Amino acid sequence: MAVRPTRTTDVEGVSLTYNYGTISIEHLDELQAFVDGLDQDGRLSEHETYREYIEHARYALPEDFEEAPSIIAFALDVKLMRATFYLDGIGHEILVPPQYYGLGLPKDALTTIIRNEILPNPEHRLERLPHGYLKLLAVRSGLARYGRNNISYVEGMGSFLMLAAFVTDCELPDEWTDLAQLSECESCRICLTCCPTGAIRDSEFVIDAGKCIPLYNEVPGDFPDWLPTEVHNAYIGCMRCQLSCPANRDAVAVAGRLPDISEEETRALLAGQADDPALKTAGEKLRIGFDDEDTLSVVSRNLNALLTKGGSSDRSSPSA
Ligand code: B12
Ligand code: SF4
Ligand code: SF4
Repeated sequence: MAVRPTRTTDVEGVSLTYNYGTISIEHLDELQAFVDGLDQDGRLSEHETYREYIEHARYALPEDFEEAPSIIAFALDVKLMRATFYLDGIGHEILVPPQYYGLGLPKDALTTIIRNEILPNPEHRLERLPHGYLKLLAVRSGLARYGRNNISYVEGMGSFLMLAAFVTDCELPDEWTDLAQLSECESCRICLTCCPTGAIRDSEFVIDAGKCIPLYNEVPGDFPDWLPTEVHNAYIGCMRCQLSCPANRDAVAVAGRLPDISEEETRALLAGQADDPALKTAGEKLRIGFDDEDTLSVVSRNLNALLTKGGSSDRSSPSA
């Protein structure tokens, strides 16, 4: 099936670019069985944190909506951001990946789009799919394709996106398709070469999640001894396998910028003391709440790795 063209729409003055795919609910068991099969074949990491994530993500329908006939896989285009953090008179340019800053979306923005532009009648019942592996759903609905890096790509958006899934009582076309990979991957191995930890492998398509940097830097705690500080390359998460991917060329070119983080704000983040008043303005600029202790400890630890312990942020020009 041809991928439908990406659409841009306006929700309460905010411009949002999206695409979607639809499948019958009948495929839900098959989707779960596929992941269970990978697990039984020993292809999924045994790492404790990864296990918690995938156990929590098992496909499930809303409790009182098990008769819903259709699922909508939805992808929202989200910009990669950069921010300059000032420290000792030097501006350090740091990547802020799409998942880790607030989008400031109007309330119910995604359901508004679906009701107004996807469903034939806005009165249909529509609920979030409470759990499920979103990339697999997006790929099997024809919305996305897998890259070798195991991330999913939507034509016209690349991989900088937020995926979500909804169930509805409206019967929509069953666009079920085969597991598909980007055609760009055929003659490319850039992500495999760029991955600093060897999480992307030649011998196995499923990445070794136990070696994937975000597994350690998007949650609180000490980094394991085997993970060198130099591998950190983003404020939270990791951008190495997406940044130089040819399928992301256009998305990287339109990356956005968050406001500069002043010397005082950077120092407050590095110190990680919850009562520091400079955290308020830092949080507003980075569109994240530092009232939550875990968020502050994650960002503080990561920035220390990037700015004071040899991480690979871009050391740019002096501020003067
Ligand atoms: C657990 C998890 C993680 C773990 C493990 C990641 C992993 N790839 O295993 C950690 C914390 C490391 C992580 C990291 C990241 N994550 Co994450 N993560 C998840 C989560 C919660 C579940 C994903 C999962 O484990 N699925 C089960 C595994 C088995 O499936 P899979 O990864 O899709 O792998 C499939 C392929 O390998 C395929 N397959 C097997 N053999 C073959 C052969 C061929 C030829 C093909 C084509 C396919 C194929 O089978 C597998 C099952 O379908 C989802 C949210 C959700 N509910 O879905 C977000 C999610 C997948 N993450 C997301 C993002 C953005 C990231 C990061 C980019 C964040 C960052 N900037 O650092 C990185 C990317 C790392 C990477 N290279 O994949 C987005 C993905 C958006 C997108 N464009 O696809 C999601 C959907 C969150 C969201 N709502 O937006 N993540
Ligand atoms: S970097 Fe190359 S191999 Fe990796 S996902 Fe992108 S196109 Fe595929
Ligand atoms: S997110 Fe980073 S560590 Fe994980 S596979 Fe990509 S490059 Fe490797």
